[in-house]
Amino acid sequence: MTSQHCILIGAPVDSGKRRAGCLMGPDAYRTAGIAAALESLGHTVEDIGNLAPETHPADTNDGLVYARNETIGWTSRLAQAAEDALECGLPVFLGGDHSLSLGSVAGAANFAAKEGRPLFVLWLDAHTDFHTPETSDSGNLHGTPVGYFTGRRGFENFPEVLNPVPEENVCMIGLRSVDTQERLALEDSSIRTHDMRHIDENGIAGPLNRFLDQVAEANGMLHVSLDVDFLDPSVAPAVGTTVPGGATVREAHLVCEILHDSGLMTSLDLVELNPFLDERGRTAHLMVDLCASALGRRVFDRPTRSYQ
Ligand code: 6HN
Ligand code: MN
Ligand code: MN
Ligand code: MN
Repeated sequence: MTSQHCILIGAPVDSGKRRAGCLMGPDAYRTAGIAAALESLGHTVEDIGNLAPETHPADTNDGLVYARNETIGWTSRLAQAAEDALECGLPVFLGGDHSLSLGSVAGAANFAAKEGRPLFVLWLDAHTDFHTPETSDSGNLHGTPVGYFTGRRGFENFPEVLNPVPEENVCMIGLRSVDTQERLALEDSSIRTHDMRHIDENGIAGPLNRFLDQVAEANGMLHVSLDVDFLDPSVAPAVGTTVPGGATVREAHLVCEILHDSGLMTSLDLVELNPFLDERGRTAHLMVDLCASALGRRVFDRPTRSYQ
């Protein structure tokens, strides 16, 4: 197993939607033992603590879009943090709601561009998060990160996306709640979408392996964004946007185990955990276990598939 330098970045972002609680996420992951879990796998772990958004004008929240200025402050802060951390290791963003990925992915894309490598994004989520502030019905910016980092228009006053991620480099798995405006925009895009019916009929390994082959072939970097609601709410209740019919514990571990074996993951978001909604920390523990699988925890050594 290759040892990595894992950089834990606390991102207590709670501005991406109206229901509060994700700000407690980073400390819940720490309490659930994320650092010790990764160290036990032979990795070095550096916890840089919790970040704060860049200074921003107060939000009035008199329009539809909620907490736009605060989210803009987070986006600049987190993009810089991603770029800096990728210089020295594998950043793990401890969220925080999914609006943190406007920054984490934009920063990873800037870093990849500097390296002269393409960035790929694996989006593990019940939702596609492909809105713009203009198409969103809810006005909640956690529904917009994929729209932002692929370079959709409509993000006025947000930091300019210098290196948009090409749509064909984005793969979504776990989908089961897509708004009409997102569906229409996705039909016009090259983003690869795998809904839960596809997983039910074909299994989860096939689409993932095909995507990873493409990443390997392009010598790409790979950012993985894991939303708690990718999982079925019966096993991961601590999220504000539960949708029944999600991934099982084993499906989620298999994704993470395959990711580890591929050796391709270069950054990771753990998002949308709302510890206020958890049951005795079970969701936080499951997310930590999944992170450990993605970083090499396994029951037995076995021959691995080769990604050239
Ligand atoms: N997430 N599509 C809904 C909205 O409000 O735009 C839900 C977004 C969920 C956000 O998964 O991080
Ligand atoms: Mn490893
Ligand atoms: Mn999401
Ligand atoms: Mn979601």
